[in-house]
Amino acid sequence: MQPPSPSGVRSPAGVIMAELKEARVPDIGHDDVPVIEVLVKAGDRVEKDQSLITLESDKATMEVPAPFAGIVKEMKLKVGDEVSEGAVIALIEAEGAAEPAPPQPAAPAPAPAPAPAAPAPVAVEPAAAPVAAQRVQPGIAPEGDVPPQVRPPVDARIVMPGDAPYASPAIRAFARELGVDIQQVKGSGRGGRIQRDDVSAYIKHALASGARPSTGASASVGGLSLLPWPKVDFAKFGEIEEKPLSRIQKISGANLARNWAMIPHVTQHEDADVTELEAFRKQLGAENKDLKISPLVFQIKAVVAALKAFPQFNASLDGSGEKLILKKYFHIGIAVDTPDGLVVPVIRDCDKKGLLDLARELGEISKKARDKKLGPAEMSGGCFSISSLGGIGGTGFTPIVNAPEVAILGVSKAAVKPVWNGKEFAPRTILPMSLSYDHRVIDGALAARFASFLATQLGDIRRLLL
Ligand code: CAO
Repeated sequence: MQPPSPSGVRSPAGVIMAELKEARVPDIGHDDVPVIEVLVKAGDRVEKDQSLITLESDKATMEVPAPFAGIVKEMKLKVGDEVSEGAVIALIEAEGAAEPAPPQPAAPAPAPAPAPAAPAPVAVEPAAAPVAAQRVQPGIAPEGDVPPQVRPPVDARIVMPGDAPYASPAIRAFARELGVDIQQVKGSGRGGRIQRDDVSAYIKHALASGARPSTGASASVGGLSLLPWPKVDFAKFGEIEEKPLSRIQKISGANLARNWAMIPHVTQHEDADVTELEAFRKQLGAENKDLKISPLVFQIKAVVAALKAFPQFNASLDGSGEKLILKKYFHIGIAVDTPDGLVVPVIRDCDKKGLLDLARELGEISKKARDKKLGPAEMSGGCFSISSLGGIGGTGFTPIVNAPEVAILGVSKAAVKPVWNGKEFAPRTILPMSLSYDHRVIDGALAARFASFLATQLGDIRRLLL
């Protein structure tokens, strides 16, 4: 804390020698309030009412404005100082005509002296009343607890001139924490003041509008600023070889990155007992030797039944993020691994197709995908995707939702496991499934019901064939 500054200095004739004035802390209703931000520095030109420092008591955050315009000659405070009324904030060389000096306390005039290198402070002026900002702290009524003298009716734009949006340091810290550029946020408070809700609303809107990620040095996804990608000279550490990404990898990579960053994913895991289904599939395969009957066709049928039972899964968020578009058709995307990368062709109207039709079509689109013959129309219009790694292995994974769909089923490798049937352990073929969903649209309980419904369908072949 600083002692009050001495009175102004006058010439023997009582004429102001220089325009250097002190800006001081006005009555802030508290003592020893910490300085949490110093907003200007020596050499800066400040406008009248431009914020000089920010103080933060346990009740409020306050910006203390300059009492006059001028050039800051010296900042007397730094972050961490604790101040009370009267503490000198800065020495400012006031602009324009000399303002009349404020009443001076009676003090003997100093003896004439050689001109100092820097003009001596001659006037003392308390800063205008500080502007209280909403302090983000649960359980504290931000304005009600703030002493009246720190809540002047000031238009935020006056306090923070220019285009800079006004937000308290707590709100700016909140925005920074979430990677939000505060310049992009529109304030809804008095005088355009940005509030916590404005930052939250901005994020919600950015997420819902599906802004595309930039691939520049500093990527920006839906307004969230990310660190630049690390640049490493790998050759410094050993032998390397460069291999360009395929076109498909570039396209699918950008989509996956956006979906992963913008969709709040949760993955629900569930096992299905497919013992009977597998027996039936083998029988069907034996009867249709020209056709490969993949476990996937049963999974497609089970998914269609689940989408009918849980329409929220057969949906997309619209661009505004404020409504859900429910689809009455059942087009299922199938992730296909190709030498050039992942593609997701779509089998249309799966509700109207039998197992053999689906088996035939799955064979055709997988071949087309691997032969690079899929057209864009064959990869659009999907309602829900299935990504099967069951032919390869694994016991579970977390697939990425294929936006604008709201869920995806990951299928891992079925294995024979001992299952207690009430009397003994019996060998059963268990299929592990991983259902990832967009938590903005689907609640955990609904996802658990969907996954359990799928398991029931796959576990009871009669239901599946209904
Ligand atoms: N559990 C156990 N075995 C399974 C299985 C499962 N869940 N799913 C398939 N299999 C079996 C098949 O029956 C087949 O057995 P046979 O050789 O005895 O006929 C074998 O595994 C190989 O199947 P497959 O995966 O080649 O064929 P499919 O028709 O089941 O799947 C397709 C087709 C296109 C989905 C698959 O070829 C493919 O590309 N899968 C990878 C998808 C992918 O990459 N997903 C990840 C996306 S995220 O990066």
